[in-house]
Amino acid sequence: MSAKIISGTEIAAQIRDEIKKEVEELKAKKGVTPGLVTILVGENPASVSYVTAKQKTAKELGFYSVQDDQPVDISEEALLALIDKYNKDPQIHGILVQLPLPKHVNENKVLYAINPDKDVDAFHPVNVGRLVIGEAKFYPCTPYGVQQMLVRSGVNVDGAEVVVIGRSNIVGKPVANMLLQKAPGANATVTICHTGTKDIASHTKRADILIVAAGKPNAVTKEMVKPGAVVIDVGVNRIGTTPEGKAKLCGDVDFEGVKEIASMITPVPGGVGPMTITMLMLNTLNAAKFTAGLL
Ligand code: L34
Repeated sequence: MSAKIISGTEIAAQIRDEIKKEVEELKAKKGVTPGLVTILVGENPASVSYVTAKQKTAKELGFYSVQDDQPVDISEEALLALIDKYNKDPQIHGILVQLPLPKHVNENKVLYAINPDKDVDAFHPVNVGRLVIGEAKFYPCTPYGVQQMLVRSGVNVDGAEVVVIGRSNIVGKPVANMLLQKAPGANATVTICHTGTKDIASHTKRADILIVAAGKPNAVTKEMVKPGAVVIDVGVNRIGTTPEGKAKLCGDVDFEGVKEIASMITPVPGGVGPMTITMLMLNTLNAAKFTAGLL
């Protein structure tokens, strides 16, 4: 038996249709156009590709969108001044600074300079704290995308044993925090495994839902998965180039092996990635709705 493939591409398209309708309504009823700025420092090829996709999607949805490219040697001070400018710009509802930033810039200092009400990544400590206490205004894009993939695929998260591999501030910790909340699409029992975990397989084998954000290919093989489990692969690893010169990607899960034992699995590409971008759009729409007094 082979697992059902959860298509992030399809679910993301469905959510974008919903957003598009809401954007039209917001424009017509309130005269408000959601505005998103994406700030890209330097020319890291992966970052360029993600930011380009974010801008393209924002335009397709009828947003006001600004792509702000900065040189790799921009000073921290200049970057902070730029953020201050967008914090004050009433046409901008969402500010995204693409990570990673160059080493000479203090990443946290930059992220903390973003007005929490415009923090559509939900990386600011105010938004992290809100998430933890169940009062979130924005959900971080990748975890939010993971939750939507589960819910919209009919997976019952309530009461499920969820195991997360990875404890990053962008994926592991926030996805765990989201799914343990007493809320619809959550209320799971969550375990987080990381590099300090003694026997990762002993945990993953108990998982009804396994979320993998380990950052390396083949971190999960079929021996580690319970038959019938739902496997969400958050990894994006560049493992060479295709004959057409495009980056060849793989996730953190041995897809071919694990799909023989899981009940559902997400592919890479076409899984979590497109969802991340779409949830950023939903957060930006919501940020605009907050300012219009609609949320
Ligand atoms: N500030 N920095 C900030 N916010 C984020 O949410 C991100 N992230 C991560 C890197 N830095 C960030 C992203 O946007 C990772 N990430 C991201 C976004 C989109 C995709 C992957 C990672 C994506 O669309 N992946 C496609 C393949 C794209 C390709 O060919 O390169 C996929 O189908 O998986």
